[in-house]
Amino acid sequence: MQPLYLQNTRLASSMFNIILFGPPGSGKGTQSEKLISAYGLKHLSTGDLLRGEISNKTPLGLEAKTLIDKGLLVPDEVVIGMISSALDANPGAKGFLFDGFPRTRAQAEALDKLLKLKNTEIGVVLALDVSEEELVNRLMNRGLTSGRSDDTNENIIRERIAEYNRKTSPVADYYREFDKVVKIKGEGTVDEIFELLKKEIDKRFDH
Ligand code: B4P
Repeated sequence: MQPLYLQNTRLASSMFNIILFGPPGSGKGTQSEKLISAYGLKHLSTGDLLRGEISNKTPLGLEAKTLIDKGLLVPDEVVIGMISSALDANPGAKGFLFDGFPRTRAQAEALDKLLKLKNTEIGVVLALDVSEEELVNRLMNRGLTSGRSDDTNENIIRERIAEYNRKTSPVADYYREFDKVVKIKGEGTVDEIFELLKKEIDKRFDH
């Protein structure tokens, strides 16, 4: 018999947890907003948590800003600590939607351990697939209005994509070992992509 994590059955646990995965600008934040209202999940975005620290000018935020402004990732222990606190702060959640986390293999392994302690696991990793040129266009466009310093300079945007290819793309390989990754075409209208995501979620979870 296959180990439990390889069985393509609905999760026995009443919680359901999703990772929305993809390069910067692939639509993770955009689709997360729609998915949390459709499924009532708790949204955990490390990008949003870090921007909260930056706007509150905390020591963590000041350290994070110097890295984010260069297109680099923030250290694993910082984001793992933030996620661990957020999980503890939401004991009654129906499930979590992880957006922009995990971004390294060490983060993925830490997340698996944290969820195991809560007797749950990742149900599916939905990986948005978007070409590099489309990513650069979207982020440059967002930079015109977002006020985000990491969106205004094409070199920094390309560095973020290179950082993704170096460190984050292997996270999909990690979850592929457990047969949890589903690739989703991330180009098209926001609603078309949302429908593709919902189809995959509805196959796996009762809600
Ligand atoms: P994040 O905040 O996670 O965000 P992101 O990668 O920039 O983009 P996202 O994918 O959410 O954007 P979206 O497509 O919704 O990260 C920021 C930084 O924080 C990182 O670079 C890193 O330094 C740091 N960080 C965060 N998490 C970390 C971690 N775990 N470890 C270490 N460091 C971490 O939106 C992009 C644009 O596309 C929007 O303008 C949107 O309107 C548009 N768009 C979306 N869908 C579209 C569609 N279908 N068609 C056309 N445009 C679309």
